[in-house]
Amino acid sequence: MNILLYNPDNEVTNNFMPHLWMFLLKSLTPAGHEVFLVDGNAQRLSEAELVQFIRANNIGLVGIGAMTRMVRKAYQMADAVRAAGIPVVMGGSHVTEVPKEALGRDGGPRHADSVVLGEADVIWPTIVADAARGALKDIYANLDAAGEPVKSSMDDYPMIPWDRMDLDQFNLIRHFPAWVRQILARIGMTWQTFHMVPIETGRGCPYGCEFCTVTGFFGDSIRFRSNQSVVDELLMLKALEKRQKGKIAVFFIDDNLAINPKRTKSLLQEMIARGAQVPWVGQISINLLRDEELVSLIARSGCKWIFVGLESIDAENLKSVRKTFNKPEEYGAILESLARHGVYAITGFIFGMDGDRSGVAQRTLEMIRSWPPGLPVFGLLTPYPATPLYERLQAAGRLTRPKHWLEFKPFIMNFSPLGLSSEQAEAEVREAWESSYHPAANTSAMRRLESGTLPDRILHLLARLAFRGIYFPQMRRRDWVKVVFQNRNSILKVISQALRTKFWPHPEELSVPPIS
Ligand code: B12
Ligand code: SF4
Repeated sequence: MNILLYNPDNEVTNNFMPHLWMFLLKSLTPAGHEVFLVDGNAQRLSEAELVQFIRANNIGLVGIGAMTRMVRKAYQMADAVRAAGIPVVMGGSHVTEVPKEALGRDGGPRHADSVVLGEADVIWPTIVADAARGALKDIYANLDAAGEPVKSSMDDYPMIPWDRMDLDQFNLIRHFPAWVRQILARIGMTWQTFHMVPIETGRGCPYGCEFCTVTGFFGDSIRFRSNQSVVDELLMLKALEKRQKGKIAVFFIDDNLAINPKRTKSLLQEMIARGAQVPWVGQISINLLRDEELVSLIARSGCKWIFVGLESIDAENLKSVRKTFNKPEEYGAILESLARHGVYAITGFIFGMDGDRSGVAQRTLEMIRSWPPGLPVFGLLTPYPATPLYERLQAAGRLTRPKHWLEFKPFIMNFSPLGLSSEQAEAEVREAWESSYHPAANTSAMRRLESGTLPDRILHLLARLAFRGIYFPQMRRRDWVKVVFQNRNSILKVISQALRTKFWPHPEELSVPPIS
């Protein structure tokens, strides 16, 4: 049987990285079946085009995965596939949290033939076998004899054969215009490809922050892959980048990569010992980054950026969402310690919490300006289904759009905040994005990074220009032309530094580490 795994586009941004679930399930598919992958964020398809793809490739089963924010689009595409007579199985966090919706058992239309509850690693071969004999069940879940959900162990995690997967749709270099590639080549960055590859080293998080689905979905106990299996995967990627004459960076997608610091240190030490350092990005909560030894290993193993969910600069707000392990008074010192090691932070903030008042953006921005330059991202507190936050707001009658995902709108409040109106909360988020990614803010960040290495400065500037697109739509060529024009001073400065380094290096610039 031919199977298509499809991830719908989020209608706002391009994808900078493949979705791991598709590659993982492809690796777990029993022999004898062929699996095709289409990520709508890299390859946008209309309903008609998707159906045409399915017919052209004689697909017998379509698997669709989606986060809550993409589920409306997922249902729309699933409806088209089912109308063409092909069965659809849906999985992922949203359908696990509200399975009745996809199955049409909550009064709405049915969108899927089957839904998979929770992790699908163990159950996927059974689903494929049932589909192949035309006997799909409505619901699949990995349960023990007593009917309790079982979290899959990561002891026998498959080796994802990235070197045999078609990754062309995720080559980020293809988004660069020819003149940018020429400049990069001139300064020695002659990569044909640039890929960001997702790797999970463990699952689960016990912290249970009120707005988060992870503790509910992956569980409060943590499971890890062996160091060896992770490092082998990294070495395979390093060999692949050499063959492709390209560059591969890794996103360790664990929700909290350092949840067990001892184990994280041993993994990073093994990466260093076996020469598996790669440029990497990871997510770690700020409380765990107090540990200098950990930070030093993070830097030495190749890390460039750490995503830290700071959420708020107010302790009362953090208490209201059960995230008291974040201590605002230590944010600055920890971010300084990362920067001293050449690691910068992507700092996540949430507005609309119960303690927020008008002016929250200004107060937060002021604090951010006192830290080393980073990439702040701002969102609104969002009640995802089945989270404690959703239940609290529902019980208090504060949900204004209880099924917000069915009419998804980015950066729009879905409940009544306490200390400011919904419109004010939305305006605070806008102000924070505008101020953080204004060309003057970019110039200032680049000036503060002048003592850093050239590759780090180039990376920072590219990331700044791209991150702006999370809030301000930046999908069309003309949006990019505008952004490049507005930021011409920072861009020209970095280009001229790069050319100077290449052709007239000053003695101190000769110490810039090799880029590839
Ligand atoms: C990586 C990641 C991202 C990436 C996504 C891009 C990418 N290419 O991966 C980035 C950083 C861009 C991102 C952004 C966001 N993310 Co995110 N992200 C994750 C993260 C950390 C890992 C996802 C992952 O690969 N997991 C590992 C795989 C193996 O797990 P999985 O996807 O759940 O798949 C398993 C099962 O669910 C199932 N399955 C999944 N799909 C399917 C489909 C079929 C057919 C089948 C059979 C089974 C199946 O099988 C898999 C194996 O068991 C998760 C948290 C987590 N640990 O999962 C959050 C998570 C998915 N993100 C979340 C959120 C909220 C967001 C944002 C909305 C945050 C924000 N406020 O902006 C944005 C939206 C992005 C956008 N515009 O599209 C939430 C989603 C909650 C929800 N109910 O939707 C999560 C769960 C984190 C959380 N704190 O709750 N994210
Ligand atoms: S620490 Fe992160 S992953 Fe864990 S519950 Fe909190 S927000 Fe979710």
